[in-house]
Amino acid sequence: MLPQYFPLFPESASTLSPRVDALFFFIFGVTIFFTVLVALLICVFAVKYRKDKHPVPVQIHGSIPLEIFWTLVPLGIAMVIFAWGAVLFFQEKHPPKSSMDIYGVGKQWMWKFQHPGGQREINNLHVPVGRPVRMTLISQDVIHDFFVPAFRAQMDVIPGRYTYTWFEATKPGVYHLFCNQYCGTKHSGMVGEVTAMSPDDYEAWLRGAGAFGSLATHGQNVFASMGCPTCHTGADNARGPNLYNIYGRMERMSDNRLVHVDESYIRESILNPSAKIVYGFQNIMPTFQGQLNEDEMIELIEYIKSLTYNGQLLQLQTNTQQEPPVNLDKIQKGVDVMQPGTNTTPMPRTSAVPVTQEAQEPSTAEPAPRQVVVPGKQKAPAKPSTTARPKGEQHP
Ligand code: HEC
Ligand SMILES: [Cu+2]
Repeated sequence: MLPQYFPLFPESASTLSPRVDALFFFIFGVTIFFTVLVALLICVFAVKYRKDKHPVPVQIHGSIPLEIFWTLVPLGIAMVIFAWGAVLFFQEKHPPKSSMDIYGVGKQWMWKFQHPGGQREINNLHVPVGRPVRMTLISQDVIHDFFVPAFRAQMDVIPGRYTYTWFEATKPGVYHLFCNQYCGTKHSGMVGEVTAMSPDDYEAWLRGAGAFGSLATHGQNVFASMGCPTCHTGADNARGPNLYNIYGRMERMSDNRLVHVDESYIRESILNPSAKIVYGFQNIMPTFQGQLNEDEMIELIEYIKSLTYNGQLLQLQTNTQQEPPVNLDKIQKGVDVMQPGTNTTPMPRTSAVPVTQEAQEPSTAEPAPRQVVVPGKQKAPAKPSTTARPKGEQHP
């Protein structure tokens, strides 16, 4: 009954929390053991070697076995803690492949969350139980820290850079969300709730949360309005690389090193394009620093992530929403979009390209401008391979 009013320990509601707790209790146990041992020995020796029994202390001049003993034992214990902690750290840092994505933006003094389907929440985060959730976090101003004690999940939220954490809730409930880094006057008010729900309830919540288009659809608008398609046409002779299928793969840079295309890389490519130059291309992309807010950046990233030859492929990995894949129209017509040559619409076209009849059909799925299909006009993209693409010969 007492723990109910004075909880000494946060609830344990994620797959990682029992593991974190186990390590915690191990360290705690070791500490208690030695504290008690030392305190007991002080008392016992104080009585046993008191002055009236031993008026003259015995002088001891070192003992090699003893020195070795009390060096190796603490070293062993410390190494166990180190190895155990390192394994746990590794697990905490590597979200499972099957994770779904949720974006979080911290600002003085609140949390904004966005689901891939476009649902937005403030100081409240709804997640399904039994499914790993990867949080992509960024701050709009100062350093914050995303902390859900019940999930034993914590990560600094930093301006200008994405950080990641993940958790898999194990039981439905409402849990505390804290900002765990002093961030100004109302830091203590920067709290919220994480609601873990059964997958069915979560689906129902997503449907009822009133999203106006998915992040990817919004991102498509941003992409068009920022003029990205002028270079990223998707055509073989375009000035910028084809952005299809780049997410998740290793991309070769002009200095021949391979970089992993993740959210951070895409963000850097947009804000600081000259930091890494894609192999075979020139450093002509302008920076979009100061022209996009964090929300728009997230939308752009979700859009680029959605650009896959088989829209569903990535959908399965990242989205819970049954959001239409980019190639939905073709998939519905029975076109095998994985087949090279069937995807002649890698990117939204510029207005210079004549609009065909097919493209003018009113779209029910998304309010965004339709991608214009120009059959036969474009070369089919290369194989939907995940390795480096042959390209850029057009830039000597
Ligand atoms: C003036 C032409 C131009 C414009 C406009 C442009 N880009 Fe680029 N972009 C490039 C070129 C060239 C590269 C390859 C060289 C490099 O990495 O800087 C590139 C690279 C990229 C990459 C990395 C691609 C890869 O394969 O790794 C991303 C992502 C990207 N651009 C996104 C965007 C977005 C989003 C916009 C609009 C906000 C945009 N670009 C606008 C020319 C452009
Ligand atoms: Cu904060």
